Amino acid sequence: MAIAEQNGTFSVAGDPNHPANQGRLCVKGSALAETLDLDGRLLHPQLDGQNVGWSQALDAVAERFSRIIAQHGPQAVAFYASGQLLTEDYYVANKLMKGYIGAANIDTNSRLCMASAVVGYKRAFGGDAVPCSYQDIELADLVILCGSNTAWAHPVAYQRLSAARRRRPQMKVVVIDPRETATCDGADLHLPLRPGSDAALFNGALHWLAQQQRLDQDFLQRHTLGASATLAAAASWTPARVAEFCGLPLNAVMAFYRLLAGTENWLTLYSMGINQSSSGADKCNAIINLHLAGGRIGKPGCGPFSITGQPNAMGGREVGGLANQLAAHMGFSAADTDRLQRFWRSPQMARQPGLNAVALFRAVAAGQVKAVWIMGTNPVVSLPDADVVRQALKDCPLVVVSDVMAATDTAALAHIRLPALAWGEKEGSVSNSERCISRQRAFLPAPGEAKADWWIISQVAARMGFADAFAYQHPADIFCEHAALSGFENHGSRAFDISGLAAYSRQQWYQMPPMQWPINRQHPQGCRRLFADGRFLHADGKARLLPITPRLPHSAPSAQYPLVLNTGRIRDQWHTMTRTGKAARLMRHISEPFCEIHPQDAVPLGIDDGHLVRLSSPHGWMIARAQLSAGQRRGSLFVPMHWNAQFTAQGRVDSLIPPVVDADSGQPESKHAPVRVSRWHSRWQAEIFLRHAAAPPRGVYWSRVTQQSVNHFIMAGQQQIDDWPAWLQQHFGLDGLTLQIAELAQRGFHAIGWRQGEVQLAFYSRRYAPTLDRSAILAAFDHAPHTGPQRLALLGGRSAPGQTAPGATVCSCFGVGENRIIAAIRQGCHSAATLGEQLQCGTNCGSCLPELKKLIQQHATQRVA
Ligand SMILES: Nc1nc2c(c(=O)[nH]1)N[C@H]1C(S)=C(S)[C@@H](COP(=O)(O)OP(=O)(O)OC[C@H]3O[C@@H](n4cnc5c(=O)[nH]c(N)nc54)[C@H](O)[C@@H]3O)O[C@H]1N2
Ligand SMILES: Nc1nc2c(c(=O)[nH]1)N[C@H]1C(S)=C(S)[C@@H](COP(=O)(O)OP(=O)(O)OC[C@H]3O[C@@H](n4cnc5c(=O)[nH]c(N)nc54)[C@H](O)[C@@H]3O)O[C@H]1N2
Ligand SMILES: [Mo]
Repeated sequence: MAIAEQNGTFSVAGDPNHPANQGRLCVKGSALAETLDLDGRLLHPQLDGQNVGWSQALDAVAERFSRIIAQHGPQAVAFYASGQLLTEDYYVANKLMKGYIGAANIDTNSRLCMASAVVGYKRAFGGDAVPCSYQDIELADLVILCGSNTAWAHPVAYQRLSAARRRRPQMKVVVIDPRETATCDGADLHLPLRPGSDAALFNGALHWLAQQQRLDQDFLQRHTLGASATLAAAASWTPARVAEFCGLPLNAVMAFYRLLAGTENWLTLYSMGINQSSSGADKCNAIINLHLAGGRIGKPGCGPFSITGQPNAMGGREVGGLANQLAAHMGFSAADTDRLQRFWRSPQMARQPGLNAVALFRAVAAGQVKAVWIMGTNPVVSLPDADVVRQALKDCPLVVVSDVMAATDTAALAHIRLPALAWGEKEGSVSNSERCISRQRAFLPAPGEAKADWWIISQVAARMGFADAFAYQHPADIFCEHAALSGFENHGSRAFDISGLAAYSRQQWYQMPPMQWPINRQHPQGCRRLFADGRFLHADGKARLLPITPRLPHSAPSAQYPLVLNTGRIRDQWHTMTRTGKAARLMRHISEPFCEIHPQDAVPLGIDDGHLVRLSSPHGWMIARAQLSAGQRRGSLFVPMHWNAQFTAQGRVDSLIPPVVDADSGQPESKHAPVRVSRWHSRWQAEIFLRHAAAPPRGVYWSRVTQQSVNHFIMAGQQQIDDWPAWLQQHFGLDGLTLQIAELAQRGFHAIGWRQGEVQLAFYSRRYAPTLDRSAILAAFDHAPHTGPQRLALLGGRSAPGQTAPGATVCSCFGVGENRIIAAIRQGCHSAATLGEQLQCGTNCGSCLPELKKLIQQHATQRVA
């Protein structure tokens, strides 16, 4: 929730009464207030590069779409939407495409996120229904975190887990992830398995527990089908074979299996390490099989719990936000399409599934799809084979983008840009991983001419001739229609039923408290846990176990591409950085794209910590800075997914990822791409800080580090520069500046540009990456140094004599730097709690706690009595 400050700004705090987060926020949430300014926002509709009024822009979208449909049919157009839209926005987009344009070509970025989880649930339960609640984290005896870096990606849930373990120390935590992550900190067991081999581990567990007679035969018999075939398929997965296949020590595998046998309530939280795989759906079912066979489902503290990432990925599932499903958990059966057509009074109903995300952009590339409207997602950065996606959009006759930001890698290619309202400015609802529907409330005025996504879509629909069906005046009108549809001819056959909310007045909608669906006559206040009675959603009420044959990732490493590229998130950035990239304090944790590599893989390649490296696959290449880490699995690399072309020269990792998808779910294998890595040899490396805006030079490596009021770039070049002042003048402009220069050994060059006693520019170049005290340099832009020694220190890139630099930020919530933390540890703070008392670090979102503990381990010296 937002709190208005006296000076007209806002701060952001958690809502202590919300059941999901109980008042806690992650660091990105706490820093939201810093991203709310209008810097970089798209504030006006733009048509072919010109600002225009709304009616002209909306007419253009409607006319151009209608023309292409008239000429080439409805299959020639597509929408690509987002789990970051609100449910009301999402519902309208789906209705327009599937019910009125009459094609199902609307897919979303959630395809890259939880499509495999949806298939897993549907196959097992007969419906896309997450059985669990966040509360189960507190009630479990064994929590299995599988393919999830919970500490960084779901810090609020992780804090609930940590707090629960403090209360119940007997609780066990197992982390299954090829690399050692912050989530492994404090876990009882970490299984660094071979990438993609999870299904074997779970098959093996099933088989071993069966042999130990630890399965719930009664539950299997009464509530499931498929157990014998599934157990037969698992029977060859002896612990020894699992250990070999997964690349794990046998005793580690056995330790996991014994924990399963010895604990009552198991909860498996799984995320992108499971879903983003060419066998993602099968991996989900391997997990669900184990929970069904163990009878660990529908009970407190139990269940296979897929945790979604996007604010409204679940809402998207509810409104049918995937090309292969219809609204309110309906599919493409004749009965479902007919029912939806009657409810919507639709003139032309889509009868076949449409193109999923990867196929959709392939179809754009092939010229089959000639118009695409992209809403709330940045596919030029986030889709696999991203260079092909970029080219496809360049060649596409009509690209419309609705976004909150003006300059995203995708918006740059749009013919028509539509300014959307952002978080804090718009009203609507979202659903989270535990089926909990929450209201999002506006507390800021609409900036410029920005409008709600639902309004934009409805206006286009009206101009395409569908005014009656899209005559919504308010998001609550849409919500009630959505709620009514969920109950329409449902009779318990579809899990998603919020018919209890269909008659809400606007006032009731405004005040809607968080509630978990189903919300209907049977569960008027919602429902915490599904399947408690053992009844599932298949027509016969029984769940299905599915025989699973473990498969390794689609493309194996080869002599040419010997390493496996794994990708994912870092603690302080959100996706393609369009908003979190604006917050200086979030950039201080990690400020450049990096490539984690095991030291033993790095040495033979001549790569050392801090070197720039070039990664390449058959699809593309990128540059990042090497980070040697023994926690990385041998043969694997890890690169963050976040960096885009606004923040670095060549760092979109998805340009390397092959467009390989799971055949059942269509979800891309974003976690596994065979690549090659080598040193990117530079002649020089540099950092520049500027008071004025500047574009980075072409032909060099660069990364933009967001700072509050200074432009800051890290750079490196392969061409030798002989005349640095001339180079600086050419690329950054030195007019009117007095230069203070230092020439160093090995062609090092430092310069401070002064004007009227103020620092305007600071530049440091060396043969290798210069070691600088960035905070001292930044401070000099606010308070120019006066004395000779101070100015000399600035020219050297150091803090003035007698001052210590704070070092890299560890706690972003309170801006606490590494050096201050180390100093406090040396003075006797030997626990995260005492550090928190002294410096506040780690006391808000807690996602830096693993790093704090590591620093304590490194720097706490035994005090001599
Ligand atoms: N800070 C931050 N938090 C976020 C987001 C963000 O952008 N930034 N995004 C949100 C979104 S949309 C999502 S979907 C979630 C994602 O949340 P997570 O899924 O937790 O995040 P990732 O880092 O993508 O991947 C998780 C882990 O999967 C591991 N992995 C890779 N291959 C395998 C494998 O074969 N088997 C197993 N078992 N593990 C494997 C990776 O090493 C990685 O540590 O995060 C959400 N939260
Ligand atoms: N290699 C690799 N690739 C991945 C992943 C991975 O782990 N590895 N993860 C995948 C996953 S799980 C996900 S979820 C995707 C995320 O990938 P994207 O969806 O592409 O990432 P975002 O940066 O969240 O893009 C959201 C866009 O919507 C804009 N926006 C924000 N709010 C609004 C709004 O209210 N309305 C509108 N119209 N626009 C808005 C933002 O400015 C931004 O441009 O990336 C996927 N890609
Ligand atoms: Mo996601």
